[in-house]
Amino acid sequence: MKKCSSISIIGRPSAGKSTLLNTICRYKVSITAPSPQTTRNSIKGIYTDDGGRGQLLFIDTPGYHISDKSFNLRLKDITVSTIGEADILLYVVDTVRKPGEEELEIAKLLASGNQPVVVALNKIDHGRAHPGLMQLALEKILPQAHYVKVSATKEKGIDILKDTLFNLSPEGEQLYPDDFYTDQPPEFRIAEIIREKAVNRAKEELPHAIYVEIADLEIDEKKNLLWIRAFINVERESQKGLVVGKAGSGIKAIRKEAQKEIAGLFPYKIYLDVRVKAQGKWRKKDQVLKKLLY
Ligand SMILES: Nc1nc2c(ncn2[C@@H]2O[C@H](COP(=O)(O)OP(=O)(O)OP(=O)(O)O)[C@@H](O)[C@H]2O)c(=O)[nH]1
Ligand SMILES: [Mg+2]
Repeated sequence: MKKCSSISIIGRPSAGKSTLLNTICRYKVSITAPSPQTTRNSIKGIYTDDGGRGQLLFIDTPGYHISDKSFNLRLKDITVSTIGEADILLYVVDTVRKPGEEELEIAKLLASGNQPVVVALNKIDHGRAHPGLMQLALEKILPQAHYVKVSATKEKGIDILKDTLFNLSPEGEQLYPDDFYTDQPPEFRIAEIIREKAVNRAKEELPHAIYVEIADLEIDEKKNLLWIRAFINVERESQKGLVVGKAGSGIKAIRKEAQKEIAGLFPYKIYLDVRVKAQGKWRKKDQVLKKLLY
């Protein structure tokens, strides 16, 4: 009998949750960046085993962060609500950090659920990683958890992690065809790719101020062309220049990189038109937040 399970990926901002998901799924399902709070929705990534063991359905979540800001509280809500739906909880920990309050708070949250917990001790490729120290601290709260040392970027420990997850998975039929690796709608994927390029070029507070809106999508069948018009929204007029760059160099680079990556997703030539717009304090606007997060 095949196995199939849903797995919630939880962890602090920048622990490497999305990177790990992409490495496991072998496709870029979820965007990544060095700045924290890159993932803002729950994102499904699907891994179908080559060896016929079955399917693992992962839900990537926004980084769990202790804060009272409304934006953070919403991200936290999304994370917490995925926990109840999962068969297995996958806790991704950045072992370059010292075990702190946040790591332990998340461990307590996971210990309160009745699902099996797998802890991925990530970033072991890093010179200052100390997975043993992290494991000792977490074992006090999660003594029953399965601990696996991994590097999401250098692809270390990934097979052991998959074995561990399949061992814990319930029996069940595959829910998606073999070649599916995500269920995200095209418009969302396009917006996320553009956001990734913008966020990775941005500095300091700016990544949090960015969100991308797809204003128009058209297909010209004759020319086999998908035409996309998108806006990169920032909060203040003064931030527009930071995205646009000197003589438009920033926005040109974003457009070029995003266009290339989007072209890999669809059987069309892509024409991408991206503009930058200041639209006020979007993080406080409930409507925008809803559109963005749910
Ligand atoms: N050295 C090293 N860096 C890693 C590893 N995994 C992830 N990173 C880096 O850590 C940073 C954050 O990675 P993400 O995958 O975006 O982290 P995340 O947990 O999804 O973050 P949020 O979505 O913001 O909560 C990026 O710069 C990654 O390249 C790893 O195994 N080793
Ligand atoms: Mg992420």
